[in-house]
Amino acid sequence: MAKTYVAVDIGASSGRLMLSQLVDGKLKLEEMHRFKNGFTKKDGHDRWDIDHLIQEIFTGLEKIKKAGYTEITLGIDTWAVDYVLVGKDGERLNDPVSYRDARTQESIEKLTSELPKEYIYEKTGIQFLDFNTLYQLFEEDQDLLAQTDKILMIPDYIGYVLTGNAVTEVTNASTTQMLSLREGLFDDNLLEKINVKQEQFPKLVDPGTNLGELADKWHQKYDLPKTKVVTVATHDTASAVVGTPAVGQRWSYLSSGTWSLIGAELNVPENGEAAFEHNYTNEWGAYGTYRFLKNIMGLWIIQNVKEELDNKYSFAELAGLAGQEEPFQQFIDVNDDRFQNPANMIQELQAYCRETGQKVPETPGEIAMAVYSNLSLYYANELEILGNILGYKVDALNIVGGGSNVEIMNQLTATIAGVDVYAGPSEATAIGNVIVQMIAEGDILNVYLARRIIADSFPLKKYSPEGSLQYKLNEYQAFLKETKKTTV
Ligand code: LFR
Repeated sequence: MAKTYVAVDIGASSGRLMLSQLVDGKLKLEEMHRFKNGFTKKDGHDRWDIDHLIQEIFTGLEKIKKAGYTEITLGIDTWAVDYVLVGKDGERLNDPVSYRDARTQESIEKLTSELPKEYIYEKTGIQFLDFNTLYQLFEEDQDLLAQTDKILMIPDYIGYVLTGNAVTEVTNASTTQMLSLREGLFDDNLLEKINVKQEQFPKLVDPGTNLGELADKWHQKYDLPKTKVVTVATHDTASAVVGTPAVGQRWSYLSSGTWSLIGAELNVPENGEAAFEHNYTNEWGAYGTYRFLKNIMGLWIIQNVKEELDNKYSFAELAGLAGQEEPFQQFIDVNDDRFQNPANMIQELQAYCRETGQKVPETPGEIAMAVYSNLSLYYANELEILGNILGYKVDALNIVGGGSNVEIMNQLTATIAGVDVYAGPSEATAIGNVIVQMIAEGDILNVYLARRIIADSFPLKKYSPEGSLQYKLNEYQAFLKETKKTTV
């Protein structure tokens, strides 16, 4: 019987356990358990309930055992940058703070007044986002930090709880903005600035490293399959890129979930002046690659809108309502900081339109269309910037993740950007997670062949440009320039 692989894939808004097998050269994928995730205010900060997430993993594993799978291999991926502090007794010292917490709002300015941005970018090649681990640790409670034996990124912490073994996996560690691009180690100057020691991070490992067996104590407590844990590309975006079918000669990707990550896979990092100026990042990918990309606010905006409408409409229904409206009724800089964690997203969008003298979207359909059409404009704008930095025009955009189901955005993006869009698979992250396990176990030879298998196993939908909307993109670009000038 084919070996059984399980991906634990936890994003900012939901988590899932996906079961996968390679049968007759095709990947089978089945969702075994799904649960909600989110942060709540506790002790003055927005925090994740990490114990609850781990509990959900056990619930999922029990379901898998009940379904008859007695032996599995398992990998864990989650969002990036956040961490857990673990004391000398091996227990966590607090509930991890979410990257959307306000504590780092001023931290880039504070830290870079001492250590110039140019130095940090030259060293790390990582984009400046105020929630990077570097700034979070800079703001960390110094008493807690003094008691800290280990700093573990979220998926590394979960792996540690499951197996008792602690590592620092590199795809996720690169998002700390503390790894040196050239040496591949944490940079001493950066660590010193935030009062952290090299030894507080367990040893760096690559995706595909065996972490160990599930600890006995969990088998005693729950009815679980025999489980071998493999450290995969633990950053969800790194897994999503592994799980991208890579259609096109000069392909690009858009990993479309809570965040929209748009970029290209490179074999050599690109941290020159243009990349710095446009705040592009070189996060480490699996198999020695770099994820040269830009973070765009993404479906987070529509997720909030949906909640604020009391979940009266599903995502599909919101997209349906949007489809009845005209696109481009207003321009919105979706990456404006004000959308990162507003008290009320709908009101924030409306206030933005009012303040910029534009039509205010009122109905659910108008609001959804305002979000979708502006996300598409932003994607197209970034594709142009990406091409300018890399010196070539990409010939295909592979959209993966939950957002690849939003047809209206796929079509708009193809037309505005003037590029073929290939949508799917929507579960690319879980797929990338199991692919790294399969390669580690010797079931698939390498990532190139894996991507062929992915393209063969999941239906992809192609969207070609319908006419040209280049003039709209030009107008949008002029708008962004103008508003950035007035808001800086
Ligand atoms: C996507 C993601 C992004 C990262 C953001 C915060 O889920 O991992 O890549 O920038 O979340 O961790």
